Amino acid sequence: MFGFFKEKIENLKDAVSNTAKSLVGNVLSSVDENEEEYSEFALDDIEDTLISADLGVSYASELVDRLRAQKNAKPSELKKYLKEEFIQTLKNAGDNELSYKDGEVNIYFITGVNGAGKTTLIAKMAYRFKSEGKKVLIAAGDTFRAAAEEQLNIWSVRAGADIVRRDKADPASVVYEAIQKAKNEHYDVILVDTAGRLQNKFNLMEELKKIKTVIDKQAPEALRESILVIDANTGQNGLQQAKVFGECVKLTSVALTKLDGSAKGAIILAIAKEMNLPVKLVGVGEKMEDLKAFNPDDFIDALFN
Ligand SMILES: Nc1nc2c(ncn2[C@@H]2O[C@H](COP(=O)(O)OP(=O)(O)OP(=O)(O)O)[C@@H](O)[C@H]2O)c(=O)[nH]1
Ligand SMILES: [Mg+2]
Repeated sequence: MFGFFKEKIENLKDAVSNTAKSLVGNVLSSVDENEEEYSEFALDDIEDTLISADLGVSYASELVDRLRAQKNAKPSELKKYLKEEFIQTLKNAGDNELSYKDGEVNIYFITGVNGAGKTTLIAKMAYRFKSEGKKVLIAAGDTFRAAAEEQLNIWSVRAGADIVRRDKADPASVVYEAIQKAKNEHYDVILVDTAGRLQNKFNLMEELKKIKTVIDKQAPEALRESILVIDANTGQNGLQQAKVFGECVKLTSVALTKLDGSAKGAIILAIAKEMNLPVKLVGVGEKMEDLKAFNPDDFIDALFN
């Protein structure tokens, strides 16, 4: 457990206001609260609205089917129904707290498609861990993109973290070196950055597998968390990404970036439902401080109130 990430999400309401409109606002305005029961027309409307808010077809129809099957379902209780369902879905996906163990090396392996916000997430995590007095090492595993290491270097200096970087080297060897250094010099945290794009998806996935193997072999005793970074604006595409990365690297959680301003934050619910992956971190801006712990109750409150 890492207490620092537990703080309440400030400005969460602002960050999710567009999602709240597209998900909750539109669904609630599609029913007449004064009706005694749902018409088939209203149920279809609810389903369509949920789908267009990026909840996903199967989850949306499951929610509506359950309403249809309920004897006394009342339109005036739709808000309560959705709120409870959403909280349950988020909680069923697993523990939302970022794993952290004192007295061990904690390795966070950061993956995701090109531009999702991996490097920025690493900078933010480094900053957070550093401000908690942890010894932080960044492994610059994106040796593919020319400017990537330099970008990471600037962030690491700013965050006060150390970095292992090797120009044009094999990413797995960079990670290997970082793990040896962390063991010898007693680091608390290793943040592993990875490339988002290679010549093709096959190469990228092979590279990620290789890095994962190095981590598992070199540090089997370490706390290891594999985080998929998803841009909140990608909507349903995020679900596809979670499937592809999940098959290649055993993911343990999701970080949702760029939630600020996104109207498609409902993808969090679709991922929790379909992939059984808990969201643990949320990016709400481009600055180092703009990283929040994800708390299902706070998130749902911000969406519905
Ligand atoms: N508004 C906002 N912008 C963000 C957030 N996180 C990242 N960004 C921006 O998204 C862009 C891409 O971020 P990167 O961290 O470079 O993404 P990446 O996944 O490392 O990209 P590649 O290394 O090219 O695969 C940058 O312009 C970031 O400033 C966020 O939470 N909110
Ligand atoms: Mg990057």
